[in-house]
Amino acid sequence: MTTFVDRVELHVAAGSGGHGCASVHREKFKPLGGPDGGNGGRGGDVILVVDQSVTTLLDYHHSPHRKATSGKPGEGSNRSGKDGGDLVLPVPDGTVLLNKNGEVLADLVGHGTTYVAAQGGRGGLGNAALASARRKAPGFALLGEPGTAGDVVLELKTVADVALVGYPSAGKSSLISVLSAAKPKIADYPFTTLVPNLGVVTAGSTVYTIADVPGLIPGASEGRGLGLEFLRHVERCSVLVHVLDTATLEAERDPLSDLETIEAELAAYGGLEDRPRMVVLNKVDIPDGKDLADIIRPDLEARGFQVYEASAVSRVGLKELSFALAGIVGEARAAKPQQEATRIVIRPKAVDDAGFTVAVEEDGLFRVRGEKPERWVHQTDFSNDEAVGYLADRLSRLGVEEALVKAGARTGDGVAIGPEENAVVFDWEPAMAAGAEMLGRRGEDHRLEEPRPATQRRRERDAVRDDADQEFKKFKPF
Ligand SMILES: Nc1nc2c(ncn2[C@@H]2O[C@H](COP(=O)(O)OP(=O)(O)OP(=O)(O)O)[C@@H](O)[C@H]2O)c(=O)[nH]1
Ligand SMILES: [Mg+2]
Repeated sequence: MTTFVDRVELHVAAGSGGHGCASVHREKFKPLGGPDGGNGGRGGDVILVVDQSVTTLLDYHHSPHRKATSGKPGEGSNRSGKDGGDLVLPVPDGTVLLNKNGEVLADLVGHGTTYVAAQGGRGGLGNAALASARRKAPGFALLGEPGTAGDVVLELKTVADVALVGYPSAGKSSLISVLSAAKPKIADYPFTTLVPNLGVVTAGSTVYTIADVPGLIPGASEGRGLGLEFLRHVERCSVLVHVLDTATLEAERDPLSDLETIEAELAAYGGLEDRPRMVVLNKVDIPDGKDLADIIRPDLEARGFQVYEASAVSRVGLKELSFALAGIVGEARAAKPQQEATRIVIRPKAVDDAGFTVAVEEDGLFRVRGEKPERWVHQTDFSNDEAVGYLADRLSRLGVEEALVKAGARTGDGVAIGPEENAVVFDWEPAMAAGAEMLGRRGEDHRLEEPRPATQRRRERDAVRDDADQEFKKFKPF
């Protein structure tokens, strides 16, 4: 049995960036040929893309954990690691993305609309890319950054031009089956349709989509019957068509009160007031039905409805109905220009120049927050002293050291970089501030070079620039 799933919780994880490689080129008789460690590859993104050939979220219901591949580490001889592959997840047109708190993140409408649900981590720079005039032979490389991960809720709202609404067994599915090539289940018991059916209708030069919704009954908007679950699908349809059963055998029902009941449910659900409406009097192949249709038509027209008579069985009135729908759909489309496919990317906040904050917490811990410092911490291999020193240099150049001094930090105070749940905490060693002074020496290998005059060394040392950040711009920008 196929199930219709219109709400799933999806767990997505992007790939991590590959680590950079620290390697030194070796050749016969030339043991130290310079750094040649390549960069790590970028981690793959998890991308949701609207694909009109996909109609359910069933796949994600069965396997809700999706992960993109990670970048490969860089290698010696300047070989970059391979990028991780993006994981592209097709979703139906009209998929709404929410976070776990129910807040809408994005509304994916239109074939090709794209949403990056998780962003791959950047690859770490290899030691070749980290080398500079000041740091000829870095004995370390940067780690790849973790990709983002999280949970999103996908909710499907059918997107169709026309929605057929009405009591169970009014003949909504039957009408779809004769107006389009769709073959929905039809039967003479109520609630035959458990999930919306979608059909494509061609009338002259107009092509439009038509959806039925499971039968509505009084109280549907409060959850009676199947109504509430599926009224949500009606939200996305631009035209509402009341299918009224002119031949119902239920004593207390008649087409006019049916119409009023359904309108009351739509009003209680809310937000559908602006949809143009039309009435179809169905089952006029039955003589009593035709008689009743003739009697109530003036009343309906007086209420402002366009009224069409039809029979899904004898097929009378279908052509007029399909052209009338084409006309009203055309007007609705003209009033609301077609939405173009859009690419929606939720990026981390743009890097601002100040770049960080320092806060003193109750227990005396100094917490540093900022895109750059947090990223740099992730890139640091803490088992490598040189890498840690490089981090200290970067932090110092960004002004973190200075800000900590201003905030009152003293030797031995705890400093945390990052959010509470994922911070790197260390005892502050103000000597780190001297790291800037030592820049000229860290990473230098005197065997690689002739001694230079002191003035030149000083000039190189004073050239204040963040090599690694510049390298980053050259290397795989997002
Ligand atoms: N005589 C006659 N019977 C019809 C017509 N349209 C539908 N029926 C019958 O009415 C019954 C219900 O039809 P469906 O198309 O399943 O009705 P529905 O509105 O989709 O019902 P739910 O899915 O339960 O909401 C079936 O037995 C159909 O054969 C019609 O124009 N004339
Ligand atoms: Mg049906």
